[in-house]
Amino acid sequence: MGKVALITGITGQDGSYLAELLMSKDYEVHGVVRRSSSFATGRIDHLRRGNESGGRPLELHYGDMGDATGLRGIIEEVRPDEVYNLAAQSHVRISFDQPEYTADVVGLGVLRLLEAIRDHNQRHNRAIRFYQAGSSEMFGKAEEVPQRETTRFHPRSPYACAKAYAHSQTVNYREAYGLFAVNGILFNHESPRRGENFVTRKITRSAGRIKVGLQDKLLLGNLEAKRDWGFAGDYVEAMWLMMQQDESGDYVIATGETHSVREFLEIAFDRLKLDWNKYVAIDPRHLRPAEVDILCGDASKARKLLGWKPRVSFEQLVAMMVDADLELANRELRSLGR
Ligand code: NAP
Ligand code: G4F
Repeated sequence: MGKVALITGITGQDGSYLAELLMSKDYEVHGVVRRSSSFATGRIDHLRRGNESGGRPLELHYGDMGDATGLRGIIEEVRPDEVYNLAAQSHVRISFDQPEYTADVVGLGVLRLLEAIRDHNQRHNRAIRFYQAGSSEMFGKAEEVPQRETTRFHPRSPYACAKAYAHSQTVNYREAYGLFAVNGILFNHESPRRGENFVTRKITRSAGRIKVGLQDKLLLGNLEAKRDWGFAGDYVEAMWLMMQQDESGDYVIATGETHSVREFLEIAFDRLKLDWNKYVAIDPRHLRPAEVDILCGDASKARKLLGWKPRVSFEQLVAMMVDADLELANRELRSLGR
């Protein structure tokens, strides 16, 4: 019998890659989706028909990180072996506009899930394992470069503060109740499925649209910030590996390379033979009240204990995203009959 996994945030970038990975490993995969007036399942619709080897199709359950009763009900019904908590209001700048909501979903949401799992394990004598989607944003104004598991957190946004709370609760449930509870401290990871208001995708989507004549301007914020960008498909493998160890722990997942937003922009536009200077303008609305200047991770613990390392390089990642978005822009053009 394959294992049963429950993924919150399954409609997001990482949720879709993780569901694909687990289904390819013969897991029975369940996902939590929140009710919306329009469908948000575009990234996972292909999985609802089952996998190529005839495995069980993905099953979806309505739920919300703000609703403890609903989450408990889903845990009782699904009886998962592994829970991957990927749900979040995951946009850092927007967390400054919605600090309380972000703290509720990103911070308290984790507590709701941990309590539901602790209670279920106790009542049914089970040992559900828990993965928490931690973030390099927790390092914030970091005291050292590169950042590793032992680097002190200095969160710089409501989002990062909420993730730091979630991280501590995950450690607390491991130590207090012996729960197999893992914190993945993941640095930025991107893909053609990245949300369109994160900087990498915003750049590649705009570059594609500019190339085919559908757009003539790209408004951005701070071009000097540096991030350690990897490929989301590589990072979900690390999540799974963390959950297969004998003991639970915390792991940094990163490439160890850092690049500025300006560098990303240059390489992306160059690929389409465009001069970004002609199209980009700075819009203060995209600046943040507090910025994280540089993130660069040291994933040696994951390399040593999990045998994990990234496969896709920075240049390959930019190329993959630009090519996918050029294709998308061409489809958009055709749909307009041009
Ligand atoms: P994403 O694309 O923004 O996906 C977030 C997911 O959470 C979506 O499925 C979203 O549902 C769901 N969600 C939001 N609010 C919810 C709520 N109240 N109740 C239930 N579900 C809710 O994020 P991602 O890039 O895949 O990231 C996955 C996780 O890793 C997040 O926790 C993020 O904070 C964390 N993380 C991401 C990165 C990165 O670089 N991508 C790095 C470190 C950590 P809708 O589709 O309905 O909006
Ligand atoms: O793409 P971003 O919005 O990602 P950010 O803030 O680093 O957060 C992402 O990675 C975290 C892991 O470190 C995750 F936890 C989090 O959920 C999310 O996935 O911004 C990257 C950089 C920032 O310094 C930002 O100020 O790009 C800069 N930037 C410049 N112009 C912009 C823009 N960011 C956005 N979103 N939009 C702009 O126009």
